[in-house]
Amino acid sequence: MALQAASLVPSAFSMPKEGKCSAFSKDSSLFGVSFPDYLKADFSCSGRCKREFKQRAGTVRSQIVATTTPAINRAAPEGKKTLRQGSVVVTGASSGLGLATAKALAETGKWHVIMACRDFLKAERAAKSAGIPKENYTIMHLDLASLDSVRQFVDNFRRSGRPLDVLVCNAAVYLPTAKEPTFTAEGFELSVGTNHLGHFLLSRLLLDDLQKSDYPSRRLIIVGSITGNTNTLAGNVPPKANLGDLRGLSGGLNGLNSSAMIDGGDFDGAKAYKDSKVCNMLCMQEFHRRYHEDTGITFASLYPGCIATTGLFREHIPLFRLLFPPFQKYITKGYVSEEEAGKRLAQVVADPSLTKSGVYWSWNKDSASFENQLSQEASDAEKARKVWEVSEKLVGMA
Ligand code: LMG
Ligand code: NDP
Ligand code: PMR
Repeated sequence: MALQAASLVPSAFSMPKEGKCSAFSKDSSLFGVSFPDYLKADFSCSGRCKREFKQRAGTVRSQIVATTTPAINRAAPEGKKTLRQGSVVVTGASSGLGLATAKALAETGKWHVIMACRDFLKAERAAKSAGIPKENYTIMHLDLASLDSVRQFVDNFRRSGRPLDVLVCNAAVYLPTAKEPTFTAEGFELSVGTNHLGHFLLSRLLLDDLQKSDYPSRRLIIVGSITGNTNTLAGNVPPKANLGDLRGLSGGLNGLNSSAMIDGGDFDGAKAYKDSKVCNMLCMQEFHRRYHEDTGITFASLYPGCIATTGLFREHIPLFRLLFPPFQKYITKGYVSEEEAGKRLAQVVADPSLTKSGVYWSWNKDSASFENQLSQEASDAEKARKVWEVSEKLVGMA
């Protein structure tokens, strides 16, 4: 009676092990270093991409029939149950972790990946050069720095007729060298506005769609990070995450009549990013507390390892971009390749053994997953409730 579920990786990768939180994750992987996006040549796409997009749009329509059938079909001969192709939305799938995850999932043939990206042509080019099978992905426009765009994405996604089985909130910006804050369309500081508030609205709206899915394991995954957790060495590198009493967030993070920082302090781009990751991890837990029991949806977060080669560091100074990968590989041993990190996130999406809700996953030196401990602030239930309530007001849901 076992379901033919979408396990992606060998069983050695899917054995959850309890483990203590360790600042040095001792991942010894040295392989798979790929060029960061910012080093790759640019190119422009003309009529051909558009034609292919239209062709794929045709595929989308023709697959509606298939995807609206019950998630488990009885295959004729032995009466074994088979699982229909899962449908997963991955934000920020045009580079780094999101792209590697989309590839890992699409390659199994068991998933159709909706790549929710702000730059359609970049995403198309990335999917092609990664060799993602074209029948297993669809690119849809989403700019998380605009709440209108988030709403539009939700409308477009619903119009596509696809079910939503898993949502992965992965996209992020990191602005470590910015001297002054920049802002989203609604005037929120850009890092928290994109990484947290855009995703907060997206996941609140799409929760309904997840609930409607008949897939056996529906999941909402919000990517977190070690640097937002002050119970680790990495989380103690200044500036440290700290949401304080949320006075800046309550004031709208607009840098005019309120601070651009959640805690009300002076702008610091690196801190804003780390604070946004704390919000991501707090909201995952708040989702779990509010909705897991009633809906059965699995809510999870993760630290995939230090993927030192991604586009996340595109705004950092060149010296940092040069030294950071060897530093993480040879000194902290926290380095992980984009490919390996993609497999990890794909496990959280699809592995039948990772259905526990409210968990922050990490991986040990053998690349086995374990439930990690969050810092005191990132596991503070009262703070999570406040972040949730203030964020609801900011995105117009309360
Ligand atoms: C913040 O500063 C700013 O406040 C904030 O505004 C924002 O800009 C943010 O990230 C952006 O940065 C944080 C940070 C900046 O400050 C610190 O971390 C303070 C400490 C800086 C110390 C720098 C020297 C690091 C040396 C590493 C030692 C590790 C342990 C030694 C063990 C030795 C064992 C043999 O700091 C920086 O930006 C500096 C960048 C540091 C990251 C890269 C460090 C590279 C170190 C050299 C690695 C060489 C690797 C080659 C391979 C060697 C193989 C043996
Ligand atoms: P990348 O910069 O490679 O990927 C980030 C993605 O987010 C890109 O696709 C980017 O789009 C997209 N994005 C940025 N802004 C928006 C927006 N306004 N709307 C829609 N999409 C947007 O970084 P990573 O792959 O490293 O980061 C992915 C996740 O992993 C993040 O949540 C990050 O916090 C997390 N993480 C990363 C670690 C690392 O070491 N790299 C460690 C721990 C966590 P575009 O391509 O158009 O720029
Ligand atoms: Mg960190 C102990 C291991 C460790 C790990 C796993 C990370 C991950 N870092 C570690 C240690 C250190 N870092 C040490 C000792 C230093 C001082 C030299 C250091 C510095 C450092 C900087 C300047 N690290 C950084 C930066 C960044 O700009 C990155 C950042 O904070 O982005 C928000 C970063 C990171 N270190 C990590 C990881 C995963 C990051 C990047 C991104 C993220 O959290 O999403």
